[in-house]
Amino acid sequence: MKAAVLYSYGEPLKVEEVDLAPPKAGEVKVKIEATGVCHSDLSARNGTLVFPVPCIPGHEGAGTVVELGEGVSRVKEGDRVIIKWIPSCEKCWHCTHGEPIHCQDVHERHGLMADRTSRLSIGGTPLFHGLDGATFAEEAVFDEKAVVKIPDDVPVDAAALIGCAVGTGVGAVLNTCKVPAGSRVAVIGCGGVGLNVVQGAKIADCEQIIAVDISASKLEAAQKFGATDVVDASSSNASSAIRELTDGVGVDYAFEVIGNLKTQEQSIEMARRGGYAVFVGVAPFGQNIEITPAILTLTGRSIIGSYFGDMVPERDFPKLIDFWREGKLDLEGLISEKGGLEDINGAFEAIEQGSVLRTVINP
Ligand code: PAD
Ligand code: ZN
Repeated sequence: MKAAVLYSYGEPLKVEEVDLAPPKAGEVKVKIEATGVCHSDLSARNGTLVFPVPCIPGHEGAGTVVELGEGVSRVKEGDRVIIKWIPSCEKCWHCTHGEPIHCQDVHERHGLMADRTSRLSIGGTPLFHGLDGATFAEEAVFDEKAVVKIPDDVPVDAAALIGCAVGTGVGAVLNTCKVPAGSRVAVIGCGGVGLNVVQGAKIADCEQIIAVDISASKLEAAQKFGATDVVDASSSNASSAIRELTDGVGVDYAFEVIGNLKTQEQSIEMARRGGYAVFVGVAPFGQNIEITPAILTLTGRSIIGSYFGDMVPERDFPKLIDFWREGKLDLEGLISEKGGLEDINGAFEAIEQGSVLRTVINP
């Protein structure tokens, strides 16, 4: 089968024929029909989000189950599924305490299946399952626990986005922060994930949703998705602008959705006394921000990390699908570009240029 392989950080992915071993007991093979291109895939390519190579990246995917390993009972051939890029073990402390996103086993196995082997290889050399998804491929093998069955009315491109951008963004608001109705929030960075923080804030009935970006087209999109105010950070000091827009108080929640050290520092300034800076963006490993600890103490501000929107996929993906059916969540409008596997490097360039909302690849 064809897949896009990352051999070393910073280099373009190579689309080539790769070997995929059949699913072992408890595993399934999925034909990947759609996969979004997330900034985290770009960060993996650049080596800023450390993931072992050689690998096949891609983690925001959906498709159809085409082969079952022995003893599979949760899905059958022909089922349409969304891929869980955190294939939680359902046994560790976190999984048994309602936090599958923090699964101990997934964080220890890093790019391998639960039995610590790979199903992917090229010329006999094993490849890692990049971002625990490896969806930049025509097919992929997953544990049966790592796929969530979806109904037939959800288009596959939209379904793929639920698997990361939508779950991460909406979940940061509704799950991680449980943002109360009437809150005032800022969303710094309105790309594929940030626009879903905006949508989540709208669902949560926030009074003010202030979108911050350096790209005029992203700010325009943010307004379509529910932003009440916009701040162009390319031409103004975003922290001061947020203060002005909130009568000098600051916002209840400032979501940083870029992974930029400077804007993460700014998000702390943007939060009101007693408010929250929420880090959704993943900043490069080995780099630090400056915080004056006394300011956190004396102003009662908190910094919160939000990982995959604290999703419990079996519980939350159906809720997101319901929001979409009720017209509260726009999935199709998030897709601004489409392509095939051979377009993957162009899709990364487009993210770097800030010119796309989300690219969906149909392998
Ligand atoms: P994206 O590249 O689509 O969006 C980033 C947005 O930030 C773009 O609209 C940029 O124009 C904007 N931007 C860049 N620099 C600035 C700046 N200085 N000031 C204001 N705006 C700016 O990325 P994405 O939406 O795919 O991902 C965003 C981040 O979220 C990224 O760090 C990714 O790795 C992370 C992520 N986290 C999780 C998680 O579980 N926490 C999941 C998925 C993605
Ligand atoms: Zn992602």
